[in-house]
Amino acid sequence: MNTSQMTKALICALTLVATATTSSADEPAGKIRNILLIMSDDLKASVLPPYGDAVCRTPNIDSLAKSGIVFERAYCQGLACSPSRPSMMRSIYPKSKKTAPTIGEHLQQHGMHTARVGKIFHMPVPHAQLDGSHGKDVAQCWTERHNTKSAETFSPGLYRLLNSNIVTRDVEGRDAKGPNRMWATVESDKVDGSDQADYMVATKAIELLRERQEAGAPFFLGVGFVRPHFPMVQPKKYFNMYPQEKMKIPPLIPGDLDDIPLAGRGADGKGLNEKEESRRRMWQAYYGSVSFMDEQVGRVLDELDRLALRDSTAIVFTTDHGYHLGEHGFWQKGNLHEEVVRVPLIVSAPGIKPGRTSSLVELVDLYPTCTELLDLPTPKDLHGKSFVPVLRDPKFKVRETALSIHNRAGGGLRSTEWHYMKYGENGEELYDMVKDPDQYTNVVSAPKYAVILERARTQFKARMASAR
Ligand SMILES: [Ca+2]
Repeated sequence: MNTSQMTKALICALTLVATATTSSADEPAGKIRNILLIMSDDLKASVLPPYGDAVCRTPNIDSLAKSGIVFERAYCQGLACSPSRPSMMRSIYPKSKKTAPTIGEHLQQHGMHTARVGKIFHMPVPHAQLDGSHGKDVAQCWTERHNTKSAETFSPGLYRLLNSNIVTRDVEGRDAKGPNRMWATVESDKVDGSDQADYMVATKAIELLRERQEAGAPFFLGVGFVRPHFPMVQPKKYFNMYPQEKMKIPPLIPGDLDDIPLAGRGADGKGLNEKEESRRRMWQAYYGSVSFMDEQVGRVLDELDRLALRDSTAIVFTTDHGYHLGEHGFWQKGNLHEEVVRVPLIVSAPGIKPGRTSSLVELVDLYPTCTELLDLPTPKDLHGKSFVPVLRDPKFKVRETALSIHNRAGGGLRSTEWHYMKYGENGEELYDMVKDPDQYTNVVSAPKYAVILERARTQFKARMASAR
């Protein structure tokens, strides 16, 4: 170290001491002043190692999970980005006639600075990234908001359209916004991924954290990543981590769909189910996308640590809904099955002991949970319930059931032991989640389950009525 380096190091150390002294003089140790909300997009819980996956590599999410509470039974209320995200941000169920101030508006009223970078409310992907636009963001939610602009499907590299046999390095003619856009993957050339939306979002989040630390006032920062939402674009090395020939894909069982009402079925993959190699490549690309997103999560969390903000910040990591990657031959989202409605949720906060919980919670519960953690009032008439008691005691239960609302008609109700779905007049499903966690046998007509079915119907009706 030369003299100038030593001087810089000394100034840096003194600044950190000064900052620590200021905040501890103002607030008791461990007081939560800030919220860092990190959202992924279309992330199925089951691919994360903290949720049992043995293939995917997510060292940063794993370490966040070790420092916080992992919710094994967290459920989304909307089955796609657009209903789920605003529902979470207002703590109001999708399709409800009620409304509420967004969490950002509410926190601003209590003197907090609120900032967003990337996708927190709905943004169509890749459209909004291609033109750097706001999508269906709610401006009033934020003191400041930032979008990124990137080439997405048009990123230089090897493009594959997995439901056709198109493989090319040509950029022109790729399907970014068309009907086959969800089957596009790109092994992008830029080695560090710095040309990709999620990398740019993390870079901006780092900048915002530095500004917030400097400002010294409480903040809510929403960091919205878009991966693993399609198109799955990430540097080639993330594909190489998961050789396609080694990918284990869900079985396609003859007759599996016979007991699922038409209204309850997911998208069939437009030819993908007949292409085994393509299905393995979807898993390869999805895992790669998750690892790339994880790396960006790590960059943001490292900065939070470096700025010594961890002791005053509650970190929430989640997504808008899960995803089908060929289970029952279904792809993507928009249906009520477990793969779609279950979401990863990790909360790491000062004063909260690390652990796991199997208590049922809903994404609408995040808003009142954040206000309680911040020791601020919660607006009246939110649909959500604070799950702070679960953070303090993982065995505590705030809900008996979790509700999800179907985009068209009806909805689903998850309890610890069963999962019930009703599509208006167009059918029902009931699964024994203890014996049949992968939902292969709809027992709605089985006499043995008649009592459970009646109870489920009653509970569902009551919950739907209170979700209006
Ligand atoms: Ca989504």
